[in-house]
Order: sequence, then C-alpha cells, then structure tokens
Amino acid sequence: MTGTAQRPNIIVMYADDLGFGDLGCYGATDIPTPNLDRLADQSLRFTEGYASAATCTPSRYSLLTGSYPWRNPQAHILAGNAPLIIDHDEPTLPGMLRDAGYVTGVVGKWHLGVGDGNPDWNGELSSVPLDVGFDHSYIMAATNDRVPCVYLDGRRVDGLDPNDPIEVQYVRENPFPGTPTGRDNPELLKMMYSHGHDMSIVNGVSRIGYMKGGEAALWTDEEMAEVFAARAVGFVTEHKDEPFFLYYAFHQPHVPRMPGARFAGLTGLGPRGDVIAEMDWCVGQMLDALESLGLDENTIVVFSSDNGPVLDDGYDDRAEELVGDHHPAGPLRGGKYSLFDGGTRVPFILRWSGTVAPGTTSALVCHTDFFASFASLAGQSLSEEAAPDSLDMLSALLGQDPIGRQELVTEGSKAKTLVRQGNWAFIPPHDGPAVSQATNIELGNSPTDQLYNLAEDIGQISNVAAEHPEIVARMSARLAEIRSGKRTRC
Ligand code: NG6
Ligand code: CA
Repeated sequence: MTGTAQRPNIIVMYADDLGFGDLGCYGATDIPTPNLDRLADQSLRFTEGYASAATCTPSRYSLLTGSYPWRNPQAHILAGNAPLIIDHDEPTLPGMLRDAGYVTGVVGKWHLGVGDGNPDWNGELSSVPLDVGFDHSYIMAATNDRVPCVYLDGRRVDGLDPNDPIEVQYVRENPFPGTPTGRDNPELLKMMYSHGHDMSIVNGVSRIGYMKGGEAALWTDEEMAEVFAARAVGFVTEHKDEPFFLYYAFHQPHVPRMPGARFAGLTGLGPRGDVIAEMDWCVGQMLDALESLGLDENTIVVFSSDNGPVLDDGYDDRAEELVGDHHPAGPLRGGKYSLFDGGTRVPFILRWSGTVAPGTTSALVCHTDFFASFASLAGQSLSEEAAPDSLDMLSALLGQDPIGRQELVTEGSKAKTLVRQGNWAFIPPHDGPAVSQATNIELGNSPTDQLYNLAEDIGQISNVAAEHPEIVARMSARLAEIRSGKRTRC
C-alpha cells in the first residue's frame, strides 16, 4: 500500500430488478424490510445512483469492467448457455482488487456467460468467474428463469451425478422428446407462465430454454435464498482476517418469484412482495455475520439493484393485480427495459461505519464507477485500457462531494442509449414501441427528441426538447461523440 491507501473489506449486494421505490428507505410502506431499513439508517443513501443499463447482463458487465456496456456487442440479455462475455485478459473490478491484496468472491446470479460456446456442463467448465478476477465462485450461470437450473461451484455443477449428465439447448422446439415443457404439460406447473417461459419444466416451473438430466443437481427455487446466503456468509467468515471483496448477487425479485415457506404470503403484494421480504432476510444474515465477526467498521457495504422494476415479467404471479398503492419505481417513469429513469435509477446505499456519515446525497453516481473509485481507495493505479468509463467518484461515494458525475450515459434495452448532464436527461429518437405489450412498461422509444429537466420533473412528464433546441443539439452531439469514441475516463 502507498500513500493514504486503505483496504477495507468491500461487499456489493446486488438485487435483481428491484425498483427505486421498492424499499422503505426510498418511501415504500407496504413491504417489511427491517434489515435494509437498519442498513439504510447507518448508510449514505443516494437519490441519483444509477445502474448503467435497464437490463441485467449489460449492467453487470459494466459494474465488473468499468466499461459502458454498449462497447461490447455481446452485452445484451444472455441465454443460459452463452459464452463468457468478459475476456480473460480484460481488467475487472475483482481482478484489480486482487492485485491490491484482496481475496475475491462471487455468490449468486452471474448472467455474464460461462464457457466458450455451448459448454459441456458435465466436466470442468472453462471461462467462469474464476477466469476474470474471482478467487471463489458459487453462482447460477444465468437467471432463475433460464436453464440450466443448477448451481456452479467454481468450474463444476454442484451435486451432479456423472451417470445422469446434463444437456442444455436454446432452440425453438423441444430437442429432448419425452421431457415435459410448460407449453405441452401445463398441468405440471405450480405457476403458469404469461409470456415466454414455456419450455423445460424444473421444480414445477417452466423456463426459458431446454434441459435434460442432472436431476440430483437441480435447484429448488424456494431454497435458493438460503443456499446463497449460507455461501455468502461462509465466504466472509472464512476470510475475515484478510481484506475481501464479495459480490453477492441476489436472485430476487426476478421471476420466477418463489419465496421460501417462511416468506410465502408474508406481504399483501403476492410473490413479488414476499421475495423482497426474503431478500431483506438475506441482507440481515450478512449484516448479522459482519457484526458478530467484528467487521462492521472495516467493511464497506453497498446495496443496489441491477435495473428497475417490472411486475409481469412472464409468469402469472399476480404482481400487477396485488401491487395496490405500492409504486415499485417510486416517482420515476418507466421501469426495467426503459430509457426513462425507472429503468436505471435504483436504490443505492453505502455503509462504512465510523467513516461515512449516514445521510442522503444527490450526487450523480453509477455502478460503473466502483472500479476506479475502489482502485483509488486501495491505491491501485489503472492502466490506460482498464475501465474506460469508470470515474473516480470516491469522494461522492464517501459523502464528501455532493455533485458526483457531470455526465452519464445509460441504456434501455438493446443498447439504446441516452445521456444525462446535470439535471438534463436527453433521449434521442429510438425505434420501437412506446410501451411493451408484454410487460406494460413505457420503454421511452419515440421518433422525436426527448429532453427532461429531472430537478423539476422527476417523473419525466414534460418533454421540453422543443423549448431548448440548443441543449438538445449539444447533448445529441455529445452522445454521438461518446458512442463513437474510445473512452470517457481521462
Ligand atoms: C427477458 C425475459 C424476462 C427476463 C429478462 C432478463 C421473456 C419473455 N422475458 O427476455 O423474463 O428473464 O429477459 O431479465 O423471456 S434480466 O433482469 O436478467 O435482464
Ligand atoms: Ca435484472
């Protein structure tokens, strides 16, 4: 270590599809989240903290590489057998921290691909988190609604019986005759699908993609929270005496929402509310562990979400019907998949007990910035190629700079970008429907320019592009420049 470098432990807890308005600390009243409330009371709470994208894979790619996701054409929602989209020699946040002396681990949802193309799930997998900076890895390869429905422990499927090999395919028709699918065997389902998700059935839930075999290794959705929580707590316990970085990526509240028995029916909002309560329990497991290990003051705990909220994302779990007065995106317009702020502005809290004063900040920060900011904290200098869009926002993250970024590019689905400067959000014309039929979310696509003043109009109701042609021209040109340029970190 040099100069003022410090090496507190760092835990990034990352929810999946949790909205800006889903938690009590952001104004919600209908879902009990006592552990997150406790964490928030001890944390700096960001009101303008962003994911870099409105869907999972690009967001997570950006968090781990410090690169805007649209730079990598593979950074779109991946199939469960897609190859790893981070090159082995690409600088990563965990790799940088490892160089700084940290032990690094990932637990939970990955969704950045594994293997080098349609992997053999029955042997040692190549191209897993262990190849891009993590020392320890216990993950699901993609999402909880995609096959293969198994856990990966390092390079292997956990609990696989070699006499019952796994096969996985992403094709249109069922390639495994005789194996049930949601489409052909709806009578076997615990929860009906509403769109997509009509392929292989695992644990009474039909998924995206087809799989066969691996019976002993299949996950039980209702136990997933406990499985991952035990691994995450195990990691910090085992490494309590050395600096550690843990990326703990929850599967909640992504579909299919299948809470454990203790949480089923706990809220009035149906499974979506129940799994948020369950995720809160997972957070509590981690906070309790840190406290009992005496690590509170030497550990930065970040909690955030990979993208905004969605109600019906493909299963009939009554999320829309039961949402009542709860507003998952809070005052924001749109949600998951959207170019509006509901897509990317997310809950974002940071605790560093004894160092960062609890409170609220409107500093503009993005998950992309963790790379350069934690490098700065740990005294690591970055090579020219590393983390091309990660800005050193350490002062903002620690509550010392109330402004943060001057500018931020984020994306809706399919790498459609917008740019934020100060309080202005500029969305250029994009092809596509204004509203997604399937999810009933306003996507932000429009044939005309959109300009919103977020300080006066957080709900993006008034498009003021026509009144400010000079701002539109400036921001449009700047977005084009960034998209054609090499990097934004200077
Ligand atoms: C979509 C899925 C959706 C969800 C999303 C990825 C359908 C119809 N919809 O394609 O259910 O899985 O991909 O979500 O299949 S994310 O949070 O991982 O980006
Ligand atoms: Ca997500």
